[in-house]
Amino acid sequence: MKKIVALLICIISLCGETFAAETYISNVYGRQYESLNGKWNAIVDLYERGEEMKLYLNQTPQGKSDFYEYAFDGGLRLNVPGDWNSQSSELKYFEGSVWYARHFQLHALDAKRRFLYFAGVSYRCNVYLNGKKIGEHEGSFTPFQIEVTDALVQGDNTLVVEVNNRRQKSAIPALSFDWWNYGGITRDVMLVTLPKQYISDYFVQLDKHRADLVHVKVFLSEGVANQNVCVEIPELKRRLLLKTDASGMATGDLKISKIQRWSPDFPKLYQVNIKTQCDEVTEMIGFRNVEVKGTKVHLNGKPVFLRSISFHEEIPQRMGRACSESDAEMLLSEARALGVNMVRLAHYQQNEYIVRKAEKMGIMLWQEIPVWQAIDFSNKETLNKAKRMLKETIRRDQNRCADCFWGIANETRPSDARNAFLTDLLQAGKEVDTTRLFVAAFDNVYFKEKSQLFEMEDSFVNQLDMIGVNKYMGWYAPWPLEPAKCVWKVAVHKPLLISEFGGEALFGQHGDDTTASSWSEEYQAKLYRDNLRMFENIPNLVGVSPWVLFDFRSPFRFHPTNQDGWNRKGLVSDQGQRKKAWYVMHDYYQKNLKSATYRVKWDFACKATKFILLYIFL
Ligand code: GCB
Repeated sequence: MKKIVALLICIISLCGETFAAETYISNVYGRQYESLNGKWNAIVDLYERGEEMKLYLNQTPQGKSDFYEYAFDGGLRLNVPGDWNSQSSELKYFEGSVWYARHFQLHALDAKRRFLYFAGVSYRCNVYLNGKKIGEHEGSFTPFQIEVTDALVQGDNTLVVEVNNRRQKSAIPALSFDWWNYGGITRDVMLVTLPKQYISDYFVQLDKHRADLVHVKVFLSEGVANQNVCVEIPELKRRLLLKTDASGMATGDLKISKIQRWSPDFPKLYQVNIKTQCDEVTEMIGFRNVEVKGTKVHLNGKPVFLRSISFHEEIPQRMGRACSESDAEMLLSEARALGVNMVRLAHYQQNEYIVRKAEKMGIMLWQEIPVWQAIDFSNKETLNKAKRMLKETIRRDQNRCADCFWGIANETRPSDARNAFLTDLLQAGKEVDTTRLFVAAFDNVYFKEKSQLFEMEDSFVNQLDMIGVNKYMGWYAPWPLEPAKCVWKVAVHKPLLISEFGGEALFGQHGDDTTASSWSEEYQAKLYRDNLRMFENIPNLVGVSPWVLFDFRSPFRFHPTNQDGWNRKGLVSDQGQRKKAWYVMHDYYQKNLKSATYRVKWDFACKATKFILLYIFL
């Protein structure tokens, strides 16, 4: 019996190995690569017969009696990167399989290693190269790579990807979520060329609490000991020489006294070069400390108020996924115009263009994985997916100092299964990153008649560094008291961010500011003023993040004239017009900014006075 179990374990682990070989490429955009973006041929496979019909072989008839009941040439063409829903009206609501195919040329086979890199495919996919399955991936929003060194041929290579976005109970997100279920190869695809032994991963970040200590970890693709690794920051004239251990990892610390730390006011990045005997990679990296002290969040040793906003990875005017650098520019510049120092990237890991651009602009980020409301908490497989997604997120962005908060869940309700799931997930996150704050957003804060206070009962929150609360007073919940009299007693020993609040309004629609069903800009603006008043009564408040910057597409917003398939909680309409509530929020952030500036000047004046007095009296 024991032998059979052992054999089974062996077989299972071997099967798992087939496609899950642990290859990783950190900072892929800083490597030598060929873009495989562009027009791909596509076949819509409504009944999911493609595998049985061997579409992955992408064959054309050879002999006289030969024929195939499919052809990629001469049919649908889809842009990669891009969702299919916005590229054809027939695909607007499509959920199922689409097969993508393209050719690419490899001029010469050489001693280099090659990898196919997919920055994001929504939701699951099977990848075939030259007729053979080479990999698969599940999860729309994290990258994956497949080594193809031995599968490539000189000359023409055929790449076929089956993409499926059918919603499933065990998936993350699961069956229902408040955004469009965009399907497709929605992010960049590239063929990356690397040396035989390459730098696969590295972590170069400031210690969580110290301003003068940079922790360095470098991983090679091979487990070889005694390899020289050099990490240098030329502008700071610092260099660290390391040797790998038997696993191919090198670790060390750089003590630097003069680092200018990254912040929204001064988004300083340094060039960091990492070299080995065989490989070299360069990246711009920033350094900052983010930590919790009591009920405050400190950035670089000082309390910071989080002036945040959320947006989906969607360009409303185009009704499609954001996928390029210029899309990132559009989303983030509108966020910046509101006066933010932070963006909550809702509700999933958004593309690297957005993250890197935010970092350059000095915008802190809350990034989260799509554990949204009711997923299958009692399913082990779902838990493993969530853990993998969190690890893939952290791995992609671990050197982005803009990333200050890892969000592990949104609006989950307490139960034994949910508590166990989130506890495990949090643990998995902390195993890979100890330098950021782990957070989650909750919607279970209620007004209690007995105490006349807003309270929350959820023991899981004690495990987090900071909590987010989504509360829709004046929209989903009526006001129990005047806003000025609403007082909160929620997670009192922790920093609390209002991670969502708001209500819907159709741009250009005017009406009574006391009637929700007017869907008017006036109602929305008043709701904002009322909520901002209430927030003054949250003693542990460290910031606010309205829901949401832009109107966004949602399949369950059924009102035909006011919504028509759009969630209208945007401060900005789908056509880019600012609603009245935008100005309320903008003023609020301006005032906060001014008082923060006065506080800095006041602190400086106090310090200077102390210094002068000491000088006079000593
Ligand atoms: C929420 C969710 C968000 C929704 C929003 C709404 O609480 O976190 O994803 O879009 O409410 O508009 O209902």
